[in-house]
Amino acid sequence: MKILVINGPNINMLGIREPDIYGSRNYEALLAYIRGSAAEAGVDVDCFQSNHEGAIVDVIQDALGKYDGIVINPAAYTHTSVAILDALKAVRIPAVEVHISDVDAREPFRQISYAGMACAQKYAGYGFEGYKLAILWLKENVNN
Ligand code: CA2
Repeated sequence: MKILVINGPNINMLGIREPDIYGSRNYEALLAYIRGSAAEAGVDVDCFQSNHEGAIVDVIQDALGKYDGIVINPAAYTHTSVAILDALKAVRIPAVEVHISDVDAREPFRQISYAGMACAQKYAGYGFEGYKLAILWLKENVNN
């Protein structure tokens, strides 16, 4: 099974500020955590991060025929991007939404998720572990 993990804007800045919300580990540590989780689960994983909405749309489109599942933390684009929602709907690759923080307990604007409308499952507020839970969910629920 091949899984693509997509992280949106500012996730590459993890650990630099707001450790109370996002923890003190950096993006490199997140990548190591995701790769370790995938290896434990016996699935192949590629990771992609961008601060640009169109680049995220491009990578979702390019995933068609190459990946069995997508784990996506669209970061701030979660709450604004119909383009990412449409891309996920277009490729119809099973997708799981992840947020490091508990978005549903934060500001009202963070409780709106466009991308989530095309995702089969959501893990929010579990820190890095949400990515592992998402990988395991895809492994259990997607036939390939
Ligand atoms: O909780 C999450 O994973 C979020 O997707 C993270 C986004 C935020 O806009 C979403 O509402 C929830 C923010 C990404 C990281 O932002 C940073 C802010 C300050 C310092 C470092 C990273």
